[in-house]
Amino acid sequence: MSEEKNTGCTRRDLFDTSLKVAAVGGLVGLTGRWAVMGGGSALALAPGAAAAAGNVEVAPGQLDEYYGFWSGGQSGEVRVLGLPSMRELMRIPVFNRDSATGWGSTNESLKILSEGLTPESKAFLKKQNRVTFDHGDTHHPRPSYTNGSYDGRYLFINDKSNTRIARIRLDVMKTDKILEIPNAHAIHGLRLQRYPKTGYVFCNSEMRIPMPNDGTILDDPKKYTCVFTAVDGDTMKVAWQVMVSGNLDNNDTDYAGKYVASTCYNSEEGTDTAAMTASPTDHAVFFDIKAIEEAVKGGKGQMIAGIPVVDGRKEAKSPFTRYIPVANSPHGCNASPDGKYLMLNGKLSPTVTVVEWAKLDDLFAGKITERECIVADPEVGLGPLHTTFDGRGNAYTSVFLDSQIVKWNIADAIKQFKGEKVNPIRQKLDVHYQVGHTNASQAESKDADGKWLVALCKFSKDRFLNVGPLKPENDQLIDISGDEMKLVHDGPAFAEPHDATIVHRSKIKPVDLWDRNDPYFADLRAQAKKDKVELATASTIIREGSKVRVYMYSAAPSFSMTEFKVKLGDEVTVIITNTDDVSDLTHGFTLVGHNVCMEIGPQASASITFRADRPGVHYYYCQWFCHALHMEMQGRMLVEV
Ligand code: K7E
Ligand code: CUA
Repeated sequence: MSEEKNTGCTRRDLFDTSLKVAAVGGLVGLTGRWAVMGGGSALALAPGAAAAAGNVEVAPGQLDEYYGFWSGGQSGEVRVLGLPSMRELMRIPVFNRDSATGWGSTNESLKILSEGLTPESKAFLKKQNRVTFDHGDTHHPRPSYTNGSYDGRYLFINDKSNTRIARIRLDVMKTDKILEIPNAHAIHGLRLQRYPKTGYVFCNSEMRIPMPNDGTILDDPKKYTCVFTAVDGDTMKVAWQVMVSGNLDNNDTDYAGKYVASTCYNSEEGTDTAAMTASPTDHAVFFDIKAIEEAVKGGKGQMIAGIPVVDGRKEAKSPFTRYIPVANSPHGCNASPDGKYLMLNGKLSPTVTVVEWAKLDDLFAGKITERECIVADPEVGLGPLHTTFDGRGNAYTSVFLDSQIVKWNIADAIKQFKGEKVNPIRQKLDVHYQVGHTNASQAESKDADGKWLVALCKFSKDRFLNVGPLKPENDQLIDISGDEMKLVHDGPAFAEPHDATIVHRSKIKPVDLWDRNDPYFADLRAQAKKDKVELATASTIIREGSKVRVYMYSAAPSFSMTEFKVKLGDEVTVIITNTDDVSDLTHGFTLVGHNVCMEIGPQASASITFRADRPGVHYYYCQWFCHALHMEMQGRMLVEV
């Protein structure tokens, strides 16, 4: 690679990282790393590598081959990217509020944001003069499955900060259900049933709390419990919960619909860092779905907050769970796409523990021990967090402290575990810096195709122009189609996309226009029927005491009502139907000075309610540039005293 092709930046980073890692490496004997990398492979960075890899650039007008569903981390949203271009295509508001679309302000979104909350949260929020939480912390976006393949129906995601999960409809790319999980505290791990379909959404409560958490038990951590939750993804109702030992971290499911597993830290059940890491081992807990379903069906669950809960804690020695010991504080939990293995990523241990799903029948039957389910334990580097796959028998583990993606061969790791002299490590590639999740194209489904891999780095440090003390993350794109991994792109991202799922575009079929009969507008249709108005043709004001419903429609470039009059103090609901049936012709409704704004997609209806507490003339306008006369798309609300 010529000097010109390597930018100064690339070289500088490389040497920086190498020196740091070399210093640590001396302590822990990372000789394998140097043996594998040799002198040259780590230099295979962009842009030279990009040319070698080919097909990275998606020219203007061309479409990407993959959808990437990105968690928006602390922003509480989901982002849709195209791969390999890494262009951001859409942001889907979920747990956050959104100024562009009015998510969190429209009646439709407020219903979704509030109806699934627990009675305790509703009461709490009422005291705060709120109807919902304004903020979320998303980690794990997962598209729904049928028979182990993505089916394009839904995407589910967790909110750690307010113990919720959400469902996004992939036909319209909008959130349609949000559910708070009772008896839990901070939903972190989230994965979906793969077979026969989704099915269950499995949710990990990360923190241990008293059950019920009503103040009767306080500083008595021995009486705290963690629960593992199965939600029915179709009805978005909790199906059952299992009490477990330790703090649940990440989870994943098999490809047979029989088992689901979760990594746990803090088997010590302490409440501070020292106590949480005192023991050299923690565990992964494995759940027998059938056994739990049968117990719940047979009425053996204890009803807590209206949910059947079974006891799967270690000391209960129940038929529901088994605890496989792993090194202290494991993190990622990743099922291989061949349906055979589950990778438990060591985090504090430099290893990945491999469990074979097929052994679990015998484990639950008491025929073998927990340790006999482990078939490999390769040493990959310092701080293994998550593992992904290429569908060709290789695993790729993100290694946080070493800032590397480590490619290793699963079959060789199993041979090595049996005592054969083989090195499963294929390559170690430097990433920038401190990588968290990694995920490869289609790798969370049985259709893993081994083309692209993203390394979602927590730190970007000097990779981009400085934007102040808060730096973007760095989502790196790596070509894994050949024998060697090649870094081809740096992508800055805001507010921590912990995880992303990469889905082939053939699996997702979004629509261009809304269907007028969509369930999204069911409430509006019902209200319009009561008011005897036709949503798509109405220009009417319905008054019921001090409640006023203003029905209008929009057709570029005008609203069907260019003025309406209300009385000071009225509760006003504006209901607008966008009658344009042209792709991409979105209108908006923004009312100046009233905190009122909403998106109205083509053929959609949307509504927003506010109090007319300001006398005078207030203009409303369309905030989506829809037409040459878009600026003129406006009207006046007259508020009489
Ligand atoms: Cu590793 Cu929340 Cu999936 Cu972040 S978790 S990295
Ligand atoms: Cu309608 Cu701008």
